[in-house]
Amino acid sequence: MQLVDQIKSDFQELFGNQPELIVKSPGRINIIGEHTDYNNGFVLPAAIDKGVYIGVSRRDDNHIELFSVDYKERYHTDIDSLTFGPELWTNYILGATRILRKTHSNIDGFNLIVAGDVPLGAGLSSSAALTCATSFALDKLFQLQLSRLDIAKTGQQTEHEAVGLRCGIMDQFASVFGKENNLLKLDCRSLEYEYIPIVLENYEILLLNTNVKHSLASSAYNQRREACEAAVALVQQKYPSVSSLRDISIAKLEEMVQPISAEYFQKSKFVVEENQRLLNATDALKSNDISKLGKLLYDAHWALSKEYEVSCPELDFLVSTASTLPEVAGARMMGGGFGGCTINMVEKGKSKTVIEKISSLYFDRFQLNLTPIQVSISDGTQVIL
Ligand code: GAF
Repeated sequence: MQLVDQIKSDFQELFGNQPELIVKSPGRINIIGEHTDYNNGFVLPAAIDKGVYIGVSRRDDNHIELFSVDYKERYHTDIDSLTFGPELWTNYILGATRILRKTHSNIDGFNLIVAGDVPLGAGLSSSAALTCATSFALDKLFQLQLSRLDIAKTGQQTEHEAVGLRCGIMDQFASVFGKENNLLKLDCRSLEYEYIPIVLENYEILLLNTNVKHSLASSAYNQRREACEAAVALVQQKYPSVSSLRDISIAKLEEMVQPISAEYFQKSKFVVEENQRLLNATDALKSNDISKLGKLLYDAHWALSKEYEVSCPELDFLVSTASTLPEVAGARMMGGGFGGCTINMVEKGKSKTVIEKISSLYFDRFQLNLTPIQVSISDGTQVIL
């Protein structure tokens, strides 16, 4: 509750009163299924205990006053003239506000303080947590009657419009719909989902943060998405009824895409195979076959690295080192790529040993510290106060 107390005391100091409410929206992990969400495929994420907290209260004018506890920065604007700039934390809050205001003109001025404990740039979706927390807080504050799905979609739209990342819906969906001790198997085409209790018995999840975030992350992300769309367009020339890679077999890609573009073929084939790996992983989890799951994680990593080309030397090093350790059943990069963390399935009680073994090798290779991140699987977006 330290962050909640911080928000309350900062609110008192900056605005002379207490927030009307405080909400929390969590970050997420993803077991397997990367870059499948914007291709209408499946994903297998879960909300984590770490998240973004937002305290808000209404004002009686049309001003927005923001304060970030992490950045120690204050920001002031008029609600009718919201502006955006590159890499600003305010984009996420103001973007969600602008989108919601198009359909809810009763949103007026407000004071807002944000704090969080999701490590930034680690691939744990701190940005989805921030956009979803903002929409959820405004929903409660101005009684917008939004559904949880509206909140997730607003978060995704904010990334598209205010940040320029053409992301899928996995991160926002996991943040909003997460459930304690459960994975979410989401069909990104129908948006139907199933909770799968996570029972790893003799294993535990360990996240290892590379502490790097390479700058091409968002431009390369959008390029990958364009490659997938281009592959679909080629297949549609003969099979007009297909609308996404979800509907397309490898045989169709070989027929329609491979002769035209080796690049589009490689990227689209990855997506079709990653989707299948996710379905196999779900079976492995349900039958508690962790060694099968682990192998799928390694396969996914090397496909993300060599075929989809969204890894980086630091992530590859962590995964190849993990694969030499008997305590690790499987590991892979997690999230969009180009940095962030790996997810590792480690024998119960052996995380400390694994951290010790990998950290020194990582430091020797990159002169960087490795940060282990402990997470538990928790509930989605909620009112805290
Ligand atoms: C990022 C995106 F925001 C998600 O939508 C998803 O595509 C992910 O990368 C890769 O699976 O987190």
